[in-house]
Parts: sequence; C-alpha cells; structure tokens
Amino acid sequence: MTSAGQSRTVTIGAAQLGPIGRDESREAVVVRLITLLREGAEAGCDLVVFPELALTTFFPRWFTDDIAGHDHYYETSMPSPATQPLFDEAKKLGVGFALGYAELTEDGRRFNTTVLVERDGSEVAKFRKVHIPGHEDDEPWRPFQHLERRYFEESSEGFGVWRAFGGIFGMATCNDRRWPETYREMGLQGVEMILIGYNTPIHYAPDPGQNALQGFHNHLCMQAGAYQNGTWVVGVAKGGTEEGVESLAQSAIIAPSGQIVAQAVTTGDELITAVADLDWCNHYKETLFDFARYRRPELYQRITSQKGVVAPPPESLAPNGGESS
Ligand code: CDT
Repeated sequence: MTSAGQSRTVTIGAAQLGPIGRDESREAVVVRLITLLREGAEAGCDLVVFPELALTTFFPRWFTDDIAGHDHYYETSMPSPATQPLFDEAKKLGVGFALGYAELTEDGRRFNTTVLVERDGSEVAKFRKVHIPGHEDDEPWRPFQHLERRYFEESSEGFGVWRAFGGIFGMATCNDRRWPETYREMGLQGVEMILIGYNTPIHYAPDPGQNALQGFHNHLCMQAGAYQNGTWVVGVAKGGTEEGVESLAQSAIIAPSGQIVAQAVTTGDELITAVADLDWCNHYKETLFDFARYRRPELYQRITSQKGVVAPPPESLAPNGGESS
C-alpha cells in the first residue's frame, strides 16, 4: 500500500512451456500460447510472460556450418503472420504479454529478443539478451551443444526499464539472470518487476557437477536479485525434454522479499499466477536497500572498468614475500 492507501497491483501470469519439437510449426506453438493466454485472462491476469525463444525448439543445440542454416528459426518481423493471432487475442482479452523469440534484423543481425506488449496491443519495448552463454564453434564432444554465441550477437543496448502496467518494468533473458549487474542496472532505475524467460539444460557439459544444482542456482540468483533490489522477478521456463535434452522447469514468481510466491509444479505447459503489489517494493527500496543513502559507488569502480579477474601478485613477487607485517 502507498502512504495514501491505494495499492498498485498487477496480476501476473508466468506461462511456462513444455518442449517444442524441431518439426512443430509456429502456428501450432501459437495455439499453445493462446491457450495459456486465455487461461491467464480467466485468472484476471494483466500480463502473461512466455519464455525465451518461445516460438521454436532451442535450435542453438545444433551446429550448422553456415549460420544461415538456422535462418528458418528466426523472426524477420514481429508480429509476423504466424504470431498475429496471439497479438490479436491478447488485445481482445485486454491482457499484455512478453514473448521471447529469435530476431533477424533487416541488416542481418541476430538477437535473442523479448517483446513486451501492453494490454491495448501497443509495443512497450524490445529487449535483446546481453549475456550470451555457451560457445561459437563446433564442439562435437558434447552430448548436445550450446551454440548461442554462434547464433546470437551480444546486445549493447543494456538493461532498460519502461513505465507500463502501472509500474516500472524491465526484462532480462536466461543467462542474464545469473549476473548481479543485470538486476542492479535496473534497480538503479527503480525497477519494480523484471520479466525473465529461460531455457536451461540440466546437463552442463563443462562441469556436470553443477547438474544437480540447476534448480537451486535458478532460484538462488533470481531470489537474490529480487531481494537486493526490492523488485518482483518473474522467471519463466521452457522445460521438459526437448529433442532429447532435459531442461529445467520450476518457473517462479518472486516477491521483493526474495520469497517465491508461486512455482510451477510440472515440466510442461502450465500457467502460474500471483497478485503482485508493486508498492511492496518500497519496503526494501526505502529501508535496507535505500540506494541513495547507503550505496558506495566510489568503491565499486572495478565493476565497470574491469572485465576479468585481476588477482594480487603471487606471494613470491609480493614486496615482503607475502609475510604479513
Ligand atoms: N539459454 C540460456 O541462456 N541458457 C543458459 C545455459 C548456460 S549453459 C551454456 C543458462 O544460463 O541457463
């Protein structure tokens, strides 16, 4: 509640998707999206959030010599003839949505993009994924590949926020959620709800010891980001076993306290909802995380001036041989 006593609430739906097969048409997927959207409308949702790359299978798991070999997985316009029915239905129902897709621009650039659309059908913004994980080149030793760095360019647009749905909204995509800078960049712009779609394979080839922790790490980073910035976070999976690859589900709606208030229980198409009070953010933004009062940016210079780790010199090179005086 605000001090004046009115509450600002957004009824939010996280529309988790199960697998999308490589031969499944966009038209068939859009039917699934519309089913979830209608369920959201019945539940009173203002906004329904779909996952990353929600129109096709997760194609970066396959190598093609020529990058254009995967062009058919990209959208060259949004809406497109195949996605127009989703836009039309959302406008008719008065429900906004966020939709992740592969974007191929007119000048041939490839981004992992999310579009945010208001309840009246107007586009609020497009967000292009900033942190692109995985690898660029063929690595056939892996049971499956994660070639996002071959098929997508890193966005240099950063993390914007937009006034929409009666609050301040931001977006991030999958791997972005693991980086604290993602949330803090938006936190410093007063964000009140961050929408995040993800495709997270359970098997992590470079270090399979992390496999069993995928669910823990997913919630750990989003809950921390929510709490440390006093914001709602909506994490939405494309989960289940897609083309033989098992991916994490566990979509979650997280309050500014860091608590999970709704969580998916299946690995398939499933809508979870919550009534999000945006003024709850202020309990954190105006107390422990009163940035203007407590932050010390003058002591955080490395965060923007340095990319990799610069460790102290080895003890043998230290002026006093590493002995503490
Ligand atoms: N889609 C996406 O960004 N997935 C990554 C997998 C990392 S493993 C290469 C993630 O962070 O969940």
